[in-house]
Amino acid sequence: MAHDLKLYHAYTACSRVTLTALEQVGVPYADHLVDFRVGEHKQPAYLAINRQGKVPCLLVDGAAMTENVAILRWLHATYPDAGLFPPAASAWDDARQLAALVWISASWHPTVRAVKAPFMWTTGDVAPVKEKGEQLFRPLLDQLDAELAQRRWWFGEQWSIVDAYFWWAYVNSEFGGFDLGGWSNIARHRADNEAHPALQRALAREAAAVAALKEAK
Ligand SMILES: N[C@@H](CCC(=O)N[C@@H](CS)C(=O)NCC(=O)O)C(=O)O
Repeated sequence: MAHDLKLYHAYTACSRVTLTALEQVGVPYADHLVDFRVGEHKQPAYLAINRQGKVPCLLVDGAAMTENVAILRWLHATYPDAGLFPPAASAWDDARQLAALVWISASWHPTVRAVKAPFMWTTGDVAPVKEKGEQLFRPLLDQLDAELAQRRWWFGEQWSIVDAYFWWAYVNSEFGGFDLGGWSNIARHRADNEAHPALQRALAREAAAVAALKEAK
């Protein structure tokens, strides 16, 4: 059954991962760039769509699905041949895929926020929040860099949407001024991701939405 899909996303936000997943799936979808700069995500019109006031939000036949993890698993269940995840031979493999997503979403994303947008974690001085975020970040990158010395992608030889999620996390830390220079396997993983067609199409789609928004203003 074909679904009517519309993604609400924002510039550089974690909705890039969902955008990449939709591009990998390859079905038609509409999109709306939520303008964070003017606080559109906290205005009544958007809150009526997603009361959490966050992106991503995917409308599926008019019903809203939020949370990257849920959206990505729904897309995978609905389009199993799209290659969003490697085939899971057992319930164990399936749970491991979920664990990777949940770890990035629940554990790593808040750390990215401390590095990139520390003002969201404090009403006071942002410097200690950023410093703590960077302290938490370094050992994570050490560990992931060592793992990427053993395998090309998160799950082995096959790209998955977890790689795009992981890419989003470290690239966003760089937007926050974090220097990614010391991790050569992460640099290689980054270059491989940035050459991946679905990620390239997602970034082009996001850039087109940004250009259209500027044009409209
Ligand atoms: N756990 C959520 C996190 C969503 C989230 O925090 N999105 C950010 C952009 S990366 C957002 O909308 N921030 C706006 C805000 O929190 O006000 C998910 O993975 O979908």
